[in-house]
Amino acid sequence: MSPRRLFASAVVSLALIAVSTGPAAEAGPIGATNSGRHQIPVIRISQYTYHPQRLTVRPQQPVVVVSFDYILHSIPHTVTSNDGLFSVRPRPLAIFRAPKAVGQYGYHCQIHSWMTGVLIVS
Ligand SMILES: [Cu+2]
Repeated sequence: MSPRRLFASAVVSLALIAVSTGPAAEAGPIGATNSGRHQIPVIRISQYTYHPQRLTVRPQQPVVVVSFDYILHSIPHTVTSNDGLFSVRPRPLAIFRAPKAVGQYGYHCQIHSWMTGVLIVS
């Protein structure tokens, strides 16, 4: 298995774990609660909406993005910060590192400009 393939496989496994065991599985979207120290924050995209729309993470923490719109309907989305600090296109998964500086980072989808969310680094 190539390193790239292995990495993709690991990301899928992590995402599946997050989806199946997330604390908010019944109460709401995955990642709706602020992540604990050992939890991987996940932004879930479904029906042209980011869930949660505001996600709090630590500086430089890896953030997993899972697009159910891509899985179910092949709809492409992006998670693109308004100031260009990060941009990923989950097909259906992506991972990016949160910015180093504490603050609030608005992001949007490059294809569907009405899709917006906020990454809070604290
Ligand atoms: Cu989109």
